Amino acid sequence: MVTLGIDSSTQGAKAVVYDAGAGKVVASAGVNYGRDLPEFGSPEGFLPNADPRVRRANPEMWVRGLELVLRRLNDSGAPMGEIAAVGGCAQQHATVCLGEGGDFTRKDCPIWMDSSTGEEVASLDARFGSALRERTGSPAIERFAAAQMMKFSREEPAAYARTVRVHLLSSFLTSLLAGEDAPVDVGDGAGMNLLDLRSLEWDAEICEFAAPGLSARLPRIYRPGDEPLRLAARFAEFGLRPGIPVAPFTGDNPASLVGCGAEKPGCAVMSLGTSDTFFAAMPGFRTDPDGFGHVFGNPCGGFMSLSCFKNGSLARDRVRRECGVDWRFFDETAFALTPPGNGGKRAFPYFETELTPKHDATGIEANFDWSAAAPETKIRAVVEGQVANMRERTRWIGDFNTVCVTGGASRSKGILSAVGDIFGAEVKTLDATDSAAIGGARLAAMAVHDRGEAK
Ligand code: XUL
Repeated sequence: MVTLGIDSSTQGAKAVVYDAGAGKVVASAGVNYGRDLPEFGSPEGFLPNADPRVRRANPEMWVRGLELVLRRLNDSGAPMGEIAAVGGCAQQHATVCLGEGGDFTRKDCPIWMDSSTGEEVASLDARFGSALRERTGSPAIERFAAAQMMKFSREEPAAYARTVRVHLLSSFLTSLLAGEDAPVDVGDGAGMNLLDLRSLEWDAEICEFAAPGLSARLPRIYRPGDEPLRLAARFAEFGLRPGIPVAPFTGDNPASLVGCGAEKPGCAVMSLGTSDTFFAAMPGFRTDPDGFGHVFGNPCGGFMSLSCFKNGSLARDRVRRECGVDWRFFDETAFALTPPGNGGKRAFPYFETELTPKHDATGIEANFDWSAAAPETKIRAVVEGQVANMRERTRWIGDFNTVCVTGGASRSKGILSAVGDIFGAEVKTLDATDSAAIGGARLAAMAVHDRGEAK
């Protein structure tokens, strides 16, 4: 059986046809918004704005991106007629506001990179304090829907009044595929500051405070095991069979959890990129007592954590350049020349303001004389410093038997050994390219399997 997984991400859309039995992608296609849809003037997936806090995109671009990626997949000769179900995901937190006739009442939608809602976050904080985190899994966050809808309803009251439905991008895309108003998946819905994560219902009090009448404008909630939707007839145009199950789209991070095969607790995923991300499934609802980590829903049931460390590969690269060594030295030689633990020497680079833990100053913190140290000592100190910070900041989630390391830096033997030593877990490397789209395809396969519809 093959299923289709679609990932509508910040810079483009990707579609994979996945054979869940064989665990492999049999066909794929991609669209880049900047290159393929230049008429939307969004080379990086959002509209340029003089204020760096404002990050918005025209929702029409996402609709066109979805259609184009399906057309390309069909044109590439992918076995569209054999696809048994559709699933997918989208960048998290983007909200899409619709009027009575399905028109966009907010022309440009804020995306996850938007941080223009500082005032709204302050009012949510003042009203709910730590209760917001205890109820919704995250403290008030700029990019989340509560702050974004508060801003919209205050700044454009007439447009908000005309809005009958507030979707996340994930539920909006599911609605297009199903040709009907789709529910918000619990995984992505948890990233709104609006969902009570204990009852899995919208929190009426927070919704009303964020924007008057918001609860009535939110879709219903889709929980693991609920009945999937069905593909609308118009998608026959792309060679797909109308009526096949559509598993509601989730957020890209929950989808990646599933795409990496880490949907069961005990296995964590560490994605080492420009910034480093750490996520893991959690059996029950739990929040970070320090308030840095987020809790999203796990589309396979239960919850997942997500922590973002802004100083990732760029910081490692800067230290490497400062040491005047190549990647081979950074990834291997430095670790052959120094002992695990580095004789207690640790360093932490904050070249960008850091989120976990919150750190507004920039520079490097070291518990030894940084300028006089040998390159190998500095390198181990930084790598072990970063990994130890990740361990400390994710302790609230629990223990892990396995840590799957993905992303460019997973090639580094030194980093992998530091992860094994510090987490006391088995370390595996994983190719996570397309993990979000594959997660969508796996969720589609599970929806078919759960209903005994597999051929
Ligand atoms: C998570 C977040 C990003 C986006 C990227 O909270 O904002 O990871 O989901 O698409």
